[in-house]
Amino acid sequence: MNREWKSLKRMALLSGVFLLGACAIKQYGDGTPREEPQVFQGEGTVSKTEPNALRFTLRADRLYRFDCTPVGMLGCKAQLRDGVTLEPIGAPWSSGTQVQHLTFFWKQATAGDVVLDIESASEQQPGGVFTYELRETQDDAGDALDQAVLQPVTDQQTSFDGFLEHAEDVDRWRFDVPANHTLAVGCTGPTDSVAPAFELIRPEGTSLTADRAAWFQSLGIRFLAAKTTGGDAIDLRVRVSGVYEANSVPYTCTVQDVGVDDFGDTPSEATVVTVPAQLSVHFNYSSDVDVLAVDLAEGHAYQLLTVSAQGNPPFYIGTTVLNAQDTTRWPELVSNDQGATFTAPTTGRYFLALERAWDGGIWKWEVPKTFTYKITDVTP
Ligand SMILES: [Ca+2]
Ligand SMILES: [Ca+2]
Repeated sequence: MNREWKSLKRMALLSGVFLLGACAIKQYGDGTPREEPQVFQGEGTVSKTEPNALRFTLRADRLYRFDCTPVGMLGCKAQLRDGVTLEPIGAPWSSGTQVQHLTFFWKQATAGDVVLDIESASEQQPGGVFTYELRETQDDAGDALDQAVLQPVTDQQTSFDGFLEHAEDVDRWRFDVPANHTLAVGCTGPTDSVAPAFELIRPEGTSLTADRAAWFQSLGIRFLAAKTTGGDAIDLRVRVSGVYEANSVPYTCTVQDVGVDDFGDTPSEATVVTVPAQLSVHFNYSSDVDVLAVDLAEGHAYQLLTVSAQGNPPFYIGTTVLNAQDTTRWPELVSNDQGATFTAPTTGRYFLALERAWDGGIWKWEVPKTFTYKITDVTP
C-alpha cells in the first residue's frame, strides 16, 4: 500500500504534462443542444523582444481552455487582453519552469475578440516555439447536488483526474459506498506545494470529515476517510487552496473502499463483550475508533492488553475508558507490553474506545493494522 501511494504520487509529480493532456472532459447539464464547440490549434514563435500575439473571436458566456506547450523555450507565459483596447484582462498566467506545459481557463462573458500574448516563462531562455490549443469546454464537475459526477470505487485503490479551472471552481464527485463501509480519499496537486483542499460530505452538504482529517505524514498525502451507516452516497468536494488561487490547476484523487468497519465509532454503536475477552480489532483508517461495551465490577482491576500478529504490543493504540453516562473519562491508557490496568470505581457498564495514539514516537505513525485486544480481570 505504501508503495502504491508513493508511486501514485511520483506519477502525479512527474507526469504533469500527461495529466494535463489526458484530463477527460465530462458533460453535465440539461442536455440542451449547443452549437459545435470552438477549437483553435496552431503554433507560434516567440522572439527575445516580442511576444506572439494570438487573436481569437470568441462566443459569449462560455468557458475556454487554453493549452500552451513550449518547444525550445522554457515554459509558457500568457497575458489575456481585450481585443479592442488591448487592456490586460487579469494577471498573466505562467507555467513556471518546472511544469512547462501551461493550461488555464477563463469565462468569456461577451462575444468578441481577445488577444493572447505568449512569451517564454523564463528570461534565461526568452525565445522559442510553442504549440497551442484553445477550445470551448465545460467544468468537469459542478458543485450543486445534481451536478456531482459519479466515480467508481472498489476495494482497490483507483484514481481519477480533475481540474480546478479557476479560483472559484468547486468540483463535486460522488461515490456509492455500501452500508458501514469506509471510503478513503486522498487528492494531490501537480507539486507538493500545490494541493487542493478537499472534504467528504453527505450529498445534502453535511461535512463527514470536518474533525476526522488525518495526515499520513510518511506518505506525504492528506487522506480523509468516512463511512455511512445506511449505505448512502458520499460526495467529495474539491476546491482551491493556497497558491492554487492564482492558477488553473489539475489534481488527482485516489479512492478506495477500505472495507467494513468491524466496530462502531461511538458508545451508541458499541459491541457488547464479556470479560474475559479476546478479540481481533482492525483500524480501517488512521482515525477509526472502535468502541466496546463491558460490564465491570467495583474495585476489580482489569488488564487492557494489545497484541499484534508478531506477538508484540502495538504501541500506537490507546484505550479511552468512559463511564456509562460519559461523565468521566480515563483517556488514552497506554498500550505497552504490560497493557493498561483499569480499576472500576463502581459496578456497571463502561465503554472502551480504542483508537490510534498520536503522541511522539515514530512507531505511532504506522499505517492501520489488525491486532488482538485482551480484557482480563487481574484483581489481586
Ligand atoms: Ca472543475
Ligand atoms: Ca470503527
